[in-house]
Amino acid sequence: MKKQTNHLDNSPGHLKISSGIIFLISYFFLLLFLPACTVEKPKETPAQQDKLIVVGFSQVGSESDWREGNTKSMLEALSVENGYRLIFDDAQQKQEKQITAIRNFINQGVDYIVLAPTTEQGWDTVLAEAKTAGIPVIIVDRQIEVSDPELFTCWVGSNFLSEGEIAVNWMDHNLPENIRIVHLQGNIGSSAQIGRTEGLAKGMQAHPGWELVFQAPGDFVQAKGQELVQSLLADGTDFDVIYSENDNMAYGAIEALKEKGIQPGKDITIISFDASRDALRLILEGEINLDVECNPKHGPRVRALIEQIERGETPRKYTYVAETFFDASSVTEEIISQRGY
Ligand code: GYE
Repeated sequence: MKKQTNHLDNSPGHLKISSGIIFLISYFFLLLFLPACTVEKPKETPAQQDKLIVVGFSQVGSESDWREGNTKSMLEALSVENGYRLIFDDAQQKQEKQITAIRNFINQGVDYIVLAPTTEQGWDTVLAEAKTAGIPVIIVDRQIEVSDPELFTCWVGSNFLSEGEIAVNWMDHNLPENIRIVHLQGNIGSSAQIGRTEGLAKGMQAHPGWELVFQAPGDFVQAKGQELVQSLLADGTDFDVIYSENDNMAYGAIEALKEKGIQPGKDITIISFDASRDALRLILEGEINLDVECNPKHGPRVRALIEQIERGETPRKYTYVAETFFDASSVTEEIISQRGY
């Protein structure tokens, strides 16, 4: 006979009903309090993360204003909002650190490697590893010299030789025939140094009145530029022009001159490269005579290259950025205020 159940009954059927009610009540309270307990919605769910393109970016360092502008541009362009997860590594101007960073990117299985190389040589082995792993490599800013051009997909940056030639052309038109030149170089073996040095060397060949009285690397760093000029002045070396391969070394050189009561821009002609905001201001103040532009805003350019590859297209192997120069006749407050670096 079928057992009758009523609410006073202590049978297993009754127990089943009570646990159902308890479950419903707890569920109700859970729903009630859940929103209050959730502190913050996570930025992206794992599913959304899967859609992000993962880029490992090996940056040279943070030696100059140019470099900081470049890093900022890359971080902004390859942001989560734009669909990227950027793994950033600062190599402190050391190639070994870049090689380690690239190996880490390979181990992490990134989708792309972006390399801003310290120097041109020495990349064959590690880029062969990236190639074996099937990871496209985009080179930005300076160039690399590799035995097999297939070791990288493409490059975007400046034409450093033409920057040097722009400087030489300006010197040719604006300075006397006989000048004694102090040459502060960037870190040796980097394309920016090689091109700007070669530009000057060609200028020297064409101008018998140009004498090179000093040449040494200051590694694109302000303190080193300052030290070099301080020691020159202490030695009593006479010179008319400082050809500094970037703005930060020029700032250091300017400091060293001022310490000795020498007026930069008047007693000594100052030639520089990058044309960052502070340097343009110094042109307006008469302390820098010429600054050849070098544009660090490569972030959107690298992003466009990745998007091309994502669409299955083959980007152009080399993309050169158009650049100009500034002197007292062309710098304005408006140009300075619009400079993003
Ligand atoms: O001129 C300098 C930086 O490679 C173009 O590196 C870059 C150079 C830039 O440290 O300021």
